[in-house]
Amino acid sequence: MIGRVGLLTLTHTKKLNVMGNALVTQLIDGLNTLVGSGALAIIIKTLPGVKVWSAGYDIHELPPHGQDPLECHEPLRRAVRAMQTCQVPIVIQIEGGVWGGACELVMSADIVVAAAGATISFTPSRLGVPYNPSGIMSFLNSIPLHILKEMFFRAQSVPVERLAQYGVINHVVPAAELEDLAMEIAGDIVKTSPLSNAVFKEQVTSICNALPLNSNEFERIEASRRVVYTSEDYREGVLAIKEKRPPRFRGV
Ligand code: YXS
Repeated sequence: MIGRVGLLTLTHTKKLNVMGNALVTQLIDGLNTLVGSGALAIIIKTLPGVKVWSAGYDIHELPPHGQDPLECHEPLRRAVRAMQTCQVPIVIQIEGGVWGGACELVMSADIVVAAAGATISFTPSRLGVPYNPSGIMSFLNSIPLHILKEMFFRAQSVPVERLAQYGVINHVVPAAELEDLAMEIAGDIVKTSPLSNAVFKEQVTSICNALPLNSNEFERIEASRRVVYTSEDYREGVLAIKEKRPPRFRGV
C-alpha cells in the first residue's frame, strides 16, 4: 500500500501470467487483503517491461474436451466476479500483449491505462471457444458493438491506441509514464468518498448486468454453446495453440 492506494502486482510473468487457479487465487486474495487493509483505490499491474501482460486462460487448466471451458467456477469467471464485486475502484495498468480471457479481466476493471504499444487480442474464435453470456456482457459494457465484433471475428491484436479512440482504454502514455499516471488517478480516487464510490460501483455493476435472458433463451444458448465445446473444431483449436500452429477448422 502507498497511503490508501493498494498495489496488486501479478508476478507469474515467467509463465506469461496465464490465468489459471494460481494467478486467480493470487488476484482474489490480493483484492480481499487490500480492501481489508483499508485501500480506497487499487492498482492492478504486472512487472514493468513485460512483452506479455497475460497470455489469457491457462490452456493446460482448461477442463477436458466436452466440458464448458467458461463454467462459473472456472478461474476466469471467478476473477471477473471478484473485479466486479470489489467495492473499491480498480485501476488496471497494462503493457505488452493482453490475450484471450485476460482481455475480459482488463475490461472488468473500472479504469484502464495502457503503455503505448500494448495490444489487446480477443481470441476465443481462434480456439473455437463458445464465449458465454456473462462474459459477452463484460465486453458489451465496455466496447462499441462493431469494434467488439471485429475483435472477435478477426481475433487479431488491436493496438490500445486504436481502442482509446473509442473510449475502451482511458489513457495511453509512454511506458515510462504509466506508473505515475496510475498513481495520479488512484491518488485522486482516495480523496473522494469511499461510501459514494462503493455504492456507485455496485449500481453500475448491477445495471450493466441487468439485461435479462428468459429461461427458454438461456437454455437455447447453453445448448448452442454445448455443440461448440463438444466439437472437433474446439479440440483442434486447443491442440493448435499447444502445438503453436494455426488451427485447421472444419466447422464440425
Ligand atoms: O513451450 P513452453 O513450455 O515454454 O511454453 C510456452 C507456451 O506454451 C506457454 N503459453 C501458455 N501456457 C498456457 N496457457 C497459455 N494461454 C499460454 N500461452 C503461452 O508459455 C511458454 C512461452 O510461450 P511462447 O514460446 O509462445 O512465447 P512467445 O513470447 O513467443 O509468445 C507469447 C504469446 C502470448 C504471443 C504466445 O505464447 C501465444 O500466442 N500464446 C497463446 C495466447 C492465447 O491465444 N491465449 C488465449 C488462451 S485461451 C483463453 O484465454 C480463453 C479460453 S478465450 O480465448 O476464450 O478468451
